[in-house]
Amino acid sequence: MTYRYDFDLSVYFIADPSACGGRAIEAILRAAIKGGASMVQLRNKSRDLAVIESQAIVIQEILAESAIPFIINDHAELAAKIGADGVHIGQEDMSAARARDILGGEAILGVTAFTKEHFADIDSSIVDYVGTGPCYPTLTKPDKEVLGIKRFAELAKDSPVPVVGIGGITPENAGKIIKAGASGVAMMRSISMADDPEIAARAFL
Ligand code: TZP
Ligand code: MG
Repeated sequence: MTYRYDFDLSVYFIADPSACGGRAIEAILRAAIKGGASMVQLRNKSRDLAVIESQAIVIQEILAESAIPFIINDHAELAAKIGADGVHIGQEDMSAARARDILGGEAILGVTAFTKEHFADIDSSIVDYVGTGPCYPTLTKPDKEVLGIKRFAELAKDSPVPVVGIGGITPENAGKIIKAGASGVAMMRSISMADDPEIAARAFL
């Protein structure tokens, strides 16, 4: 299935095995899907590519039962190898053009951008969405400058592609990000560390 022109950023769950409170990522993921996650990303910063690949395959199998796109963070070659639906790359990763070459024309390609210059670099013929943040303080990137709503809105305003807000997103603050111009919100811990990840995902809807 190709999602490139038909994906839903509204509740973009980022599954990172290091932020699941010691629980199995599969169980968290199944709960997030039941709760209404519209996109799923595997984010695993380990250097062990074999482990990342086996996790990716498990997640891909779970998502195959749904119509939810599966995005892999950083690893374009792995995404191409296993036929994931897309890749998300940051400013320190390979260029968007290189990722698009690796992935081919059908896959979803997301990039991270958090300055005006980053946004000016986005080529909407190559890139499908942009993740922008941290909107609020986050344990994932504690040293990174928090954008806040005003700056987020300024950046989102002129984006050539749909924007998803990320960083410290909760069901309570998500609506503000949408009003500030986002097409959706991306979150890790609000779902993955919740007592009940299904209820947490549903709260975003
Ligand atoms: N990039 C900016 S914030 C973030 C990433 C990957 C992680 C967000 O994690 P959380 O737990 O939703 O704040
Ligand atoms: Mg990256």
